Amino acid sequence: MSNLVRMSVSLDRDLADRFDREIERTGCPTRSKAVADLIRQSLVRQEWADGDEVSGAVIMVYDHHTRGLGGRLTRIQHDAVHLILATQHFHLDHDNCLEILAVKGPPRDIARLHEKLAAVKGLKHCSLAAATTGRELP
Ligand code: NI
Repeated sequence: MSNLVRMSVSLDRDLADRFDREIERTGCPTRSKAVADLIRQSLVRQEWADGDEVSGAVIMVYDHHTRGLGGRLTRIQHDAVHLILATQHFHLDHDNCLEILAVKGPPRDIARLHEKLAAVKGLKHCSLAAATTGRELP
């Protein structure tokens, strides 16, 4: 027996047209996949709002010459070893570094870690890619 459920939805014409244009623009193969992706995005947002555990990545760019910056970032990371799965450091050019932390843990703790890192003076960029552990997501 198929595990697929057929649903019929009614949408405002303008909204449906806009949705179809977005599907076309992104190259999404079907409306069904586009709708399923939106539902998953919503479920992941909900995991971040009230879930127990999420995953994600903190992405930072900085000039390694900036005095004291490396030490501050390292200290914050050492205080959060229970949240950090791995770190990867790329030397982008002579001056700039890209550092990516793969993280997993309670959403509030990960958001707090991101805030602490983002507050460090001298960072050129610090963003959080909010993902999921996938466990609760079909
Ligand atoms: Ni570097």
